[in-house]
Amino acid sequence: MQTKKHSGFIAIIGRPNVGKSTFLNQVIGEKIAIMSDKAQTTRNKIQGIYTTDDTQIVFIDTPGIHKPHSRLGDFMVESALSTLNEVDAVVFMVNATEKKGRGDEFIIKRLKQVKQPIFLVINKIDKIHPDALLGIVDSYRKDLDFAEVYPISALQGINCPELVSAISNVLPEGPQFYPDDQVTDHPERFIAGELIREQVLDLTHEEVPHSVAVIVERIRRENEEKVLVQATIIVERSSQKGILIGKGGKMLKTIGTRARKEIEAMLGDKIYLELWVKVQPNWKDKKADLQALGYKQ
Ligand code: GDP
Ligand code: K
Ligand code: MG
Repeated sequence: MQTKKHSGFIAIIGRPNVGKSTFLNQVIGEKIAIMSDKAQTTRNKIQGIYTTDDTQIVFIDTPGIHKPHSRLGDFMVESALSTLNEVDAVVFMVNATEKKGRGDEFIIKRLKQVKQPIFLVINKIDKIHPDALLGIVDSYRKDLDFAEVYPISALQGINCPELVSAISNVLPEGPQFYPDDQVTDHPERFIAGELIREQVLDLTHEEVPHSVAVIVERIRRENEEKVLVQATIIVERSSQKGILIGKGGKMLKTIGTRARKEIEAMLGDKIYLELWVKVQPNWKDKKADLQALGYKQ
């Protein structure tokens, strides 16, 4: 994975049926459709990953923010709010064909506590007369300051590339978080990554700081008995890489053996673990974001 120009996390929020999944399908492609309606958990969920040569946008959902009747309570709302203040920007999607409703008010109330830039996206403009647009925009603007306002049709793709490019422009320069071909989140990848990271920290003590990250590039069944797991440990300096590899590769081998046992226990399968170590200097800045997003278990 090479370093990308702009990368970051975008929370996409809006009441049910405003067109969030349709939008992600439009910008990311068909593959995403299979996971769009999974049950919500308390964990922030990756809805889709948009990757080009110079951009990676990770769209996430924050369950607590748009559930007025949720019985999960304050914890959900609190964790959603803290996430919204960690992402690079928030996309608030509304429906051009419906009046602002209770669900929207619920979200707006919470967005008032958010400091990150908020994009107001008015979807389904293919179904309204252009003259109606200004009134809709005003009805939201009177409650909240928006960084930008985009009328779109997620279904027809109208103004979607423009919105994606505006989003890219607010993203900081940073590393690519996920492989090019990954469009969704597989929780076992992150858990496998954490199990490897745990061994790294255990075995190196203070020599390798906590800024170490692990990206699991692939979990794939090779045959009936074995699953292949390929992962990269990312450090900030080449001295740290040296420590992790160790004399004659001894340290990396120990990390691998221990992590393999942990991952086997998690997956209930024999695995073949391939580990690499890579230096990526600007990783640390982004690590806080990942933790905020719930990837540190
Ligand atoms: P979500 O619940 O926010 O993910 O909404 P969906 O993406 O599932 O969309 C809900 C419904 O609205 C579906 O029937 C979509 O086809 C429809 N829809 C989404 N975007 C548009 C749009 O831009 N124009 C029109 N006419 N319909 C749309
Ligand atoms: K839906
Ligand atoms: Mg959806």
